[in-house]
Amino acid sequence: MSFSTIQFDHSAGVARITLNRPERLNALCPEMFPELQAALDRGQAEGMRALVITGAGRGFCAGADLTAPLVAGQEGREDIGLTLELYYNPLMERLRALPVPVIAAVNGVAAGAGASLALAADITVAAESASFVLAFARIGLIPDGGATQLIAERIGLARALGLSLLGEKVGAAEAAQWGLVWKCVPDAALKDTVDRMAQQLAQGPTVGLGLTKRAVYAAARHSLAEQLALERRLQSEAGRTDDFAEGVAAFLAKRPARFTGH
Ligand code: LHQ
Repeated sequence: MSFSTIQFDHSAGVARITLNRPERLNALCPEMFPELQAALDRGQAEGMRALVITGAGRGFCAGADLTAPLVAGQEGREDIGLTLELYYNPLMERLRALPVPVIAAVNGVAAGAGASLALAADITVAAESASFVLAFARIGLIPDGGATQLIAERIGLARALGLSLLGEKVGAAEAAQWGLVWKCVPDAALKDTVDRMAQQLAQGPTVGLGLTKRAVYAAARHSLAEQLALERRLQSEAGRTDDFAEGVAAFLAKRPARFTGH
């Protein structure tokens, strides 16, 4: 598939998806979703070990393209719920289930479902001039793309409800103070910071990192006993990897580990 709304490249284990509709601040249009899924297919087929998502131009993603047609549901009536079911939800679920770390490099405003996308990443790094706005309330919608869960999990109910109901913009520095994002960096440093982080992850013990992500996300919905049982099961898997043997050998030999991702 050739891409018209995104760009995709993959080098040395790091796949990069760039949302590429800068004239609309990379708003999500219906054509973008199959392209995003195809890019993920390609990255997985090529053995990516880390994924970066970013935006072209001055925005990260302005959420749903409000000029795009909605999917028609029962009796031919437009149904935003169906649009979510067909396009948004499968993407969010796939990012969560990807067995490699996902980094969002938030280069500018992330609004509506664009904020959800930024927060669906495992690590969100924001440029100083970036901002987050849950614009849903301004147009009579509820936060979607997982935002009703993702935001409260990161920053607690008081801030999640304030942001969701008031639709106020929060800047990257404050977002980092709150724990909404991992780090806020100067604009000029965003690309290098994220590239370095992605390279580190792509050279890491990929299976263990994928299992780590799975365990951390599962925790909120488990009792301690369930979580301990999950850790036990996933640690067995991690312990059978070549990378575990290499990590221990490298530590004992006082040399850097050379992880293969297996
Ligand atoms: C846009 C958009 C946009 C189209 C900027 N669409 N053109 C899911 C499923 C289905 C349907 C509905 O919703 C959902 C979930 C959602 O995501 S709902 C939330 C949708 N997003 C928004 O409501 C955000 C709308 N955008 C804004 O509030 C502002 O553009 C922000 C705060 C993002 C940025 O403001 P500025 O930096 O002042 O830029 P701007 O407003 O001048 O935008 C630049 C251009 O991009 C402009 O076009 P123009 O031709 O005038 O230069 C905008 O119309 C266009 N644009 N967002 N979502």
